[in-house]
Amino acid sequence: ASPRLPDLPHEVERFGLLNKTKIAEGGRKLRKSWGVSWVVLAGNSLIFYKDPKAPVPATGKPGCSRPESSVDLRGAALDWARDLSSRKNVIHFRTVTGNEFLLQSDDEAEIQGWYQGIRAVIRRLDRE
Ligand code: I3S
Repeated sequence: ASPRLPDLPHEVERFGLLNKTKIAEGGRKLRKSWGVSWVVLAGNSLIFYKDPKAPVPATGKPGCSRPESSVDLRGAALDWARDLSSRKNVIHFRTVTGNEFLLQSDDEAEIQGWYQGIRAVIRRLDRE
């Protein structure tokens, strides 16, 4: 069973290190700036932490910091970022508020897992 964290309101479904860049804010295009984030998929949200020095994989909770940001997946659109990056294994999603992100891993199985996991959450929210 997935762990429950005291400071996260929902069950953690997935967590790990991913390359991340925000490419739009409120529908306005941003300059790409790739960085490494510790990403947690929990409840209706993706939660981003700065790349922690000592992540605690058993719980999904990073060793130190508070979340850097989080994203509400309700109504979000998800696809593969075929034309948005020269990198391989890139997920693209857009929130209802017009924020767009790319998530990338060199590990194809890893990014497939994230794609399926995020898609499942979006579909569950669509049915609610
Ligand atoms: O979509 P773009 O503009 O080709 O994305 C690349 C640029 O953002 C580049 O930054 P500068 O234009 O500031 O040098 C990044 O370094 C690249 O990583 C971006 O492309 P990829 O294909 O890695 O997403």
